[in-house]
Amino acid sequence: MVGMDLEAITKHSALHAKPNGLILQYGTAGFRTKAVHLDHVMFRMGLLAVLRSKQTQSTIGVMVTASHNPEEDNGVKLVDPLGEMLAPSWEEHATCLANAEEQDVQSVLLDISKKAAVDLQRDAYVVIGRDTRPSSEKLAHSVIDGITVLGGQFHDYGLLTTPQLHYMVYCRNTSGQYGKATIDGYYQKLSAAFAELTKQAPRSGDGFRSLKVDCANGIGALKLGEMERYLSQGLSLQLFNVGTEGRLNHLCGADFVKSYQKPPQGMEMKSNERCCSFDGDADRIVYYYYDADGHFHLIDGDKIAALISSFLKELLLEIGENLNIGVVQTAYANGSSTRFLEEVMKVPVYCTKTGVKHLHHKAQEFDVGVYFEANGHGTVLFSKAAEMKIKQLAKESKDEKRKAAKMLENIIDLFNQAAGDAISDMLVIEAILALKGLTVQQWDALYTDLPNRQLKVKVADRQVISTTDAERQAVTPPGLQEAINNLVKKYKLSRAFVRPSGTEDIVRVYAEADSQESADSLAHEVSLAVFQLAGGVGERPAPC
Ligand code: G16
Repeated sequence: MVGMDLEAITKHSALHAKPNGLILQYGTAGFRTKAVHLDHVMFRMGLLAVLRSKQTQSTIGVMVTASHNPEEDNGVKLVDPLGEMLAPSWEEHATCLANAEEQDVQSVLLDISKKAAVDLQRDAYVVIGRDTRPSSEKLAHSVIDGITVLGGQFHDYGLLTTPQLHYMVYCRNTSGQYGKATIDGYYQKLSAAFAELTKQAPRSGDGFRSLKVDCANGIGALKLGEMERYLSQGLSLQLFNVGTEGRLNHLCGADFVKSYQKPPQGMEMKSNERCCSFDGDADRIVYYYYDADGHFHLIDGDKIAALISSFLKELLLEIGENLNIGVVQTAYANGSSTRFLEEVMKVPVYCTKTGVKHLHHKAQEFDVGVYFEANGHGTVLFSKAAEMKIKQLAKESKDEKRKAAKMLENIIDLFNQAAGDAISDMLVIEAILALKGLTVQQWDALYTDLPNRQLKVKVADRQVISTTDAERQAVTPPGLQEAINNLVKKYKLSRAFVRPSGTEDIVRVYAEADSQESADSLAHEVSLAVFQLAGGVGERPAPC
């Protein structure tokens, strides 16, 4: 077949043979499993990226990472032309190709090309990034093998945070309009916007605001280290868990801090100091502090969304252009945050399924779409029309209106509009706190979280659980939702739901209630129901 050297594909595919019987699915954020099982998936995603590139006539990204998962896992996801996650129909192609038996790889490739009307004669260009996992470099080479055997061209960026790769793809496909597709271009764009934005901020003490960052022993340490010299003024960072000793995401990082609601190991914290954690590939961020009485306070993605949307709403009112703003959350959003946004802030709130791809999609419906998962994964999207209006006002209007428009203009540049980005979100948050003169405690006091608990349950096959209503109701197995409803009735201000994870081989349980004791007890009882009704394996879930 013209455009495909079938013999070469067969030969190279055999060098990346699929383990017998292994079935994987393109999940919440691509394929994720133990790194030792992923060689064939990487090779095949190299092939698929070439087809997607030919079809869209654009540069496609391939990121090798398992983000928040343990160090021995790895994963891969494809990045679409405007830096967004791969289109759902291509997720299906990815799953088919990843699971094809060796002798069927060629025919599946041809089938995808036919279904997706790929013109095989076209050129293809793919960019690759990887995180710091020990397995990532070799797996990235398998991706490259897949790209080259299909005649694609590529650029390997090497070590990058996931959002940096999304940024590169976006820049390349907008001919540099979004920014320069280099690591230097990324740092320059963000640091210039940060400097402009914080120019107006009252200086604190020595002129530096300081922040402690737990880098999860991952790529964030390397990239923040590189970026520090661009942030010559206004922010002083102290990095912890930089990967020289501990293991990636182990007892540290945003996922650990959010899930266990405690500080990471390896970080020295004094009371009232502002601290934050990135996850393994630096696409999530959560903040926290100890109060004077030694109590730990977590400021998660919901409160980040609250801070950002109240700041943006104020600026939008000042420019008075009727641009609409919406906030997108998932079922994990704390009930208090949704109430605060709707009742106090008076902004419309929407709930989607877990996975930033769903939130991103919904956020695109607004002039200003704020989306954050409670776990700290999110960003803000500005429609092209809103961006143009703001730019025009920043040039042509006067006084306060002009000042507000200029701030919005810089905020647009500071957010990574391709994907949730811990570095960019951190700079936005630090800028807002500085401009508003807010302490971490004042930010925290926007509302009080309902006590909540998240647990994981191991079952034989997590796909026996299916859900509806943005994952808030279980449809199967029979009886599970009734059991949850009956348990929820026992507690005040309570809510609970379960869903299969799309990144780990577990079922996630979430519960909230009027006290921590009740939230813990409800989460435990729901875990037992999952264990009994959805085929739990191993030890029965223990009380929290
Ligand atoms: C990924 C996704 C997030 C999602 C998280 C957990 O995060 O990008 O949107 O919330 O997985 O998903 P699940 O509950 O399905 O396991 P990351 O930071 O690991 O890429």
